[in-house]
Amino acid sequence: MRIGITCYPSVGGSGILATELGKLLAERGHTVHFITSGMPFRLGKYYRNIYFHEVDVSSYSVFQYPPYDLTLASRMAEVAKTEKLDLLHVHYAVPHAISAYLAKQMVGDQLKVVTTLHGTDITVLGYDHTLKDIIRFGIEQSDAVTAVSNSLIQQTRDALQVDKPIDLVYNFIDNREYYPRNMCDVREEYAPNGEKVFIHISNFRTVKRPEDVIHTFRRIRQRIPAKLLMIGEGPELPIVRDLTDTFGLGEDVIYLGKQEDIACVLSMADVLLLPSAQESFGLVALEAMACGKPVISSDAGGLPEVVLDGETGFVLPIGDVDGMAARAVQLVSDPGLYEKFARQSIERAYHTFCHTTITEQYEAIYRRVLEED
Ligand code: GMT
Repeated sequence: MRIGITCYPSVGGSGILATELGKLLAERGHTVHFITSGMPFRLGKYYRNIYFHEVDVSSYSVFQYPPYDLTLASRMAEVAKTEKLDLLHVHYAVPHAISAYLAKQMVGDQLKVVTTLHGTDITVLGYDHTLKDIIRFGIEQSDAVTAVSNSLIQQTRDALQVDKPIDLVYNFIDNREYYPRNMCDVREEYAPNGEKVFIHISNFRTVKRPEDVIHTFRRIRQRIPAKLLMIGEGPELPIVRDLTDTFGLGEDVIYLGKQEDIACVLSMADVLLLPSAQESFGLVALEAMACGKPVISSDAGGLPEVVLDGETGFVLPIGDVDGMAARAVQLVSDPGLYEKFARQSIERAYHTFCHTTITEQYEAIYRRVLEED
């Protein structure tokens, strides 16, 4: 098949997922055309069967706001015509599903549109009255719609009152990249006295509740020797750093900023802390599990579908920092329990979220929409 993929190309779960999917589709013999505002993160080298078409938005002085949505639609239509695309697969509804709809109007009905919903396109923007109707329109006009968790499907129905079928296609992990690495030497630098190592990875936005990570770690640290690795950057980072200092945890909390090789940094730690207020899936939880790291998470959105409570980690109510700390200490203090959870995490990541199976699910959806006429 000839497939156009549009996503937000910067760091972020939906962009990562879309890029990895494109690479896997290309490996399986499809031709993939990324139509994005910049080179997708993780697509920085040559891949056979993959092409990149930049969406370059004009900034005339008469435009108060650059017309990205229209430029994207126009570029999608142009690439679809010249490259004879069968379909556009857009990740994140706004504005990608609407731009794809416009492109389809320009090219003709033979161009199919598959939209994947990822999270805040529904859980936040779906409740925004200035966008709600157009998001619903984009979903209804797509030839197929997928969502990354059952929770997100339900939230889409609740927020937008759409009754269009939505396919559940979970996010996936490529186990050729995400597997436990030997990082003992580096770990010893951060935890020289055999301390347990916790890790948090996010974009430090409010929805990630990064302050809860510090509150949880403070309670852990009161009971056992431990270190916390904080990976990523974002608006809440200064507040979280202040909190670290306020609690006198400066020696034990290590801020490593943005990191590219997530499998390596995860492999330095014992447990991932993910106390988010909203998470349609929680790709980083899956990445941790694939590296053999159990997860202590909140029960937000799709997280309980990824992290199995009492099997691959513990799932607690949003904001329950006492509970998260208690479970974290219990887990790392019991080697038998920890080993069992680590093994079950890898098994679940490789089995339920296997990259081959999920890619096949997307291929089946592509074939279905192409055969519909
Ligand atoms: O919506 C966002 O916050 C960003 C979005 C993204 O582009 O990374 O994250 C969402 O999509 C990811 C990939 O499917 C999911 O793993 C995240 O849980 C989801 N974020 C939220 O629901 C907050």
